[in-house]
Amino acid sequence: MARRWTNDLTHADVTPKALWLNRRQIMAGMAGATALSMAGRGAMAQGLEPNTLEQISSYNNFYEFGTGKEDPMRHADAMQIEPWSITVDGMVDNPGEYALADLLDGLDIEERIYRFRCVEAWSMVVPWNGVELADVLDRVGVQSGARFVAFETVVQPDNMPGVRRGVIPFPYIEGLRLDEARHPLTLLATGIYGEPMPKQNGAPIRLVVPWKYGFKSIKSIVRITLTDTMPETTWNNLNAREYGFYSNVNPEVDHPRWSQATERQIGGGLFARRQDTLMFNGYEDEVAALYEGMDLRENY
Ligand SMILES: Nc1nc2c(c(=O)[nH]1)N[C@H]1C(S)=C(S)[C@@H](COP(=O)(O)O)O[C@H]1N2
Ligand SMILES: [Mo]
Repeated sequence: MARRWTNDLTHADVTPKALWLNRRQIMAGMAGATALSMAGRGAMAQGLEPNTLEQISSYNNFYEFGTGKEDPMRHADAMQIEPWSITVDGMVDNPGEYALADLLDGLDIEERIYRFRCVEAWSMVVPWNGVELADVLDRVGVQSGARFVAFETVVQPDNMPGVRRGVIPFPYIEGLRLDEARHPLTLLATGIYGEPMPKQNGAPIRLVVPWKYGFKSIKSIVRITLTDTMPETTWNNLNAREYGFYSNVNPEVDHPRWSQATERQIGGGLFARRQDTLMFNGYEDEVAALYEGMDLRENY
């Protein structure tokens, strides 16, 4: 099936798990076509430093385990992820509580190397493994009146110090418009670097929406609800002026307390120059049509 998007990042944009390859080696090892596509918007063409698995799994936001970037790495091991089921409800033909394996049965786990941009103005390049959310939605049968998808994260107070302390209200909840949810870039990710998702990154399954700020990419999902009304979301509930429902990456719309024009790539080093943030995080060609005619300042 022809895809409506191009994956412009390759393995050359991330660091192989065990090995640090320098740029010369990476460029020498690349196929010509790949090298060409990199010349435009590829991460290396922007001078990004690639990310290691260690960077991706040791600098996290997962408030269920605390608000510090290293809290998830320290505490997430206690989260119980087996067995795991996801309740699918609302406007679907086949509602129910699905064992994770049943929900994914027969679907291709693909690798997608995406830019990941947190609203706090840091970013990484991450090689996800996952399925298109659209394929899972097809499986459960979305009814014609549905317009939004809502998601909910597991709550395990005994295993989650941030939940016990109530650092923010839980469960963490998020949502997408149905056309955003169905976009081929939108993933349900089950792994990184070909390995099962580290718990601190949202095991066993989390959302990845690469053109939106990271907080939309909700972790450790236990409920998916199809609805005809715009769902509440955690950060919008906490501070509606600072965090909108859409939260598309946009260098021209600043956060009320800081600029969104540039970002710091994790692993870039202490003296690395901040890099320019790209419209829709570099996925403008793929997703701009979703927002045609919308005022992106009003719909932040
Ligand atoms: N359940 C849950 N999901 C969450 C968060 C969270 O605190 N709880 N943090 C979000 C934020 S702010 C970001 S930037 C990303 C971080 O994902 P990563 O830790 O895999 O980089 O997860 C998002 N998903
Ligand atoms: Mo974030």
